Amino acid sequence: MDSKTITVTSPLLPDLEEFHGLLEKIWDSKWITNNGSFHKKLEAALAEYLKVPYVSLFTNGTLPLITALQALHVTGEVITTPYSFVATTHALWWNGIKPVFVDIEWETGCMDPSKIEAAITPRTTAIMPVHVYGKPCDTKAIKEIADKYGLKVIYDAAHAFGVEVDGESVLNAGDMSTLSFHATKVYNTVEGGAMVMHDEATKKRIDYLKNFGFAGETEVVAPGINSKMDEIRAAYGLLNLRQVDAAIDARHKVAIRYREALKDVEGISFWNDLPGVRHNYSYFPIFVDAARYGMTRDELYFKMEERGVLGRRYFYPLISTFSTYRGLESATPSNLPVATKMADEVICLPMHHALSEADLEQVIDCINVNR
Ligand code: T4K
Repeated sequence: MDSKTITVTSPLLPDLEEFHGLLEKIWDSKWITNNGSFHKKLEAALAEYLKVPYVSLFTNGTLPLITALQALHVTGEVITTPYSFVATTHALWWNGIKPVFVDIEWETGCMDPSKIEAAITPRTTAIMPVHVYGKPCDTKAIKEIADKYGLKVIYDAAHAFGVEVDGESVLNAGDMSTLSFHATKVYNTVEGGAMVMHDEATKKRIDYLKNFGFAGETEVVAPGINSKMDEIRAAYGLLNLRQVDAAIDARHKVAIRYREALKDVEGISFWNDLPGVRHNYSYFPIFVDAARYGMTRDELYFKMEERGVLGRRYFYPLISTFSTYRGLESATPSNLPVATKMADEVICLPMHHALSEADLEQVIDCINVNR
């Protein structure tokens, strides 16, 4: 079989002719950013698709995290997870907030609620969990703790586009949730992101904050930033929204194929779907138990690479090991045994809407030693 290079993901692209048609409209209107008509349309369409009350669009998935912390006046210490992309913790750092890492659950990769209370101090003001790989956190347990201690909750939902639990969007949990629409995500606007909030007053406040704090031509109500999505990306996003369900269905089929092919491979484990959850199949992590598989995670990773299969070790190394954070008391591996093990064993397999049967065979062939 001829092999080709298979990347961990590939962007969902709108039909070029249709996009061109929308570009012509933008050109004609000469309105290219600052809350234009495509921006307004995409906010409304996303709120409906995601089953959430309010959406505010952003230029990426990092700025809504930074802005949420500003809007909620979060200070002091925030409890978070080391098992994420660096943007999660960097958003705290950019606000002068000290991250306090707690461990994760092996069953989901998400923050372990049973570890939160012990990490709370008089300086704790919020919890920032991550629905990692789109797996929903235990939002009920986290809410109980937050309510008990009077803490805010901001979910980094960068991976959780369209994820629902018992028919309700996970984005409705917490005070605010943030999304990334980066090219590598299930739903993309090239670069882009959003914040989800519960009420109109908060939406208004966020819209001020992402536009320098302007509340009118001459009034500035807060020290805002510039993180507005432009009309070109909003138009692209409207087209991609039409095909995202089909893309999620295609990803689901990939997950089914991987699970079937890898279920009897000694030393390789992965997650199955959770009951009552609408998953988005944004990533397909497998975990390599070196003693049972007969090869370490890195040996398998580089063997795959040699054979043209470019998985990724998301999220290795743990954020808590980077130079900015490793001096924190909560960053020690002994405080984070599950996250440390997961980071050492994970490989995210290629997962996207356009993988062919031959691509999947090539990936499975690298891993399935029984074949
Ligand atoms: N919170 C969480 C939990 C996040 O995961 C992220 C971002 C954020 C917050 C922040 O959101 P943003 O500010 O980024 O919107 C990627 C993404 O850059 C990043 O958005 C994402 N998480 C992170 C998990 O992954 P890299 O360094 O792995 O991307 P890169 O360029 O190596 O691309 C991976 C593969 O995707 C390539 O091998 C091929 C394919 N690809 C990529 C691009 C950019 C394409 O086929 N076409 C493309 O245009 O970070």
